[in-house]
Amino acid sequence: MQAAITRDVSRSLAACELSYVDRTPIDIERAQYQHAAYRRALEACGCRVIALPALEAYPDAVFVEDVAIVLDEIAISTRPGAPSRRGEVASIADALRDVRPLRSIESPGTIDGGDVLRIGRTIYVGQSRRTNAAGIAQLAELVGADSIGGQGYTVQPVPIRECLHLKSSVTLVADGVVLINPDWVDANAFAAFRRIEIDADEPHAANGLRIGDRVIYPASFAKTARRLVEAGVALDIVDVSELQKAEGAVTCCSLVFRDAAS
Ligand code: CIR
Repeated sequence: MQAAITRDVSRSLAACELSYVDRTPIDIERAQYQHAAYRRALEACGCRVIALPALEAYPDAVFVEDVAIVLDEIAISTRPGAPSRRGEVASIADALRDVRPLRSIESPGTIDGGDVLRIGRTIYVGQSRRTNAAGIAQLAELVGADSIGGQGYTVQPVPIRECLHLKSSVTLVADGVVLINPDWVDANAFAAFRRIEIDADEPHAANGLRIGDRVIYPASFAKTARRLVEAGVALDIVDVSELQKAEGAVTCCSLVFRDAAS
């Protein structure tokens, strides 16, 4: 079984960080309702959902993915690239301490979890405005090939452009299959995989959240959803329009990991 850490939407969400999306009014009640439905989708996919209370002092705290990396062997508290988000780290670290040995990225390193895409024993890390070389080097020290008793991961930096995070541009949607926006990441970096391209009318559509055999996917990308369905990917559609106004996507609202209890 898998577990998923989530955090309720802050009423201050409208004061979120925005990088590549224009600021538009956010309906908080609607965001909270959509987030509750997202949690139910996680449960429907078989996750044990851990729902943490909102952190009102941190507008972006609902986007828990960015403040930690959880692998089977170890968890790592990140140091988010946006200074306004660094205060979100401690309480997620508290939630993870019981489930994994916990390490952390230290100054001057920065990593946003949205830049971290694990596929098998490779960890792809986006070289974004949020994730710097020092952060990637620290991650490689913590989980690279020589770590974890010689059973560590290959840490593979990946350049991205014109988007917030690596997982804005590519996510895994099935074994050996990635969903990708080739305008934002070099598709050759994922040449080993079957690649499903997003519809060009939907540049933000490359972020899907795979849980087992299913993918939780935003309602707003109908054309790309059709491509996924035609490729045999089973979708659980969620409306996350208000969270998208905060430059959020479906992976960023949870930290999903193998549940030690199972
Ligand atoms: C931010 O800019 O940090 C938030 N407004 C959005 C974070 C989205 N995180 C993610 O996709 N992993």
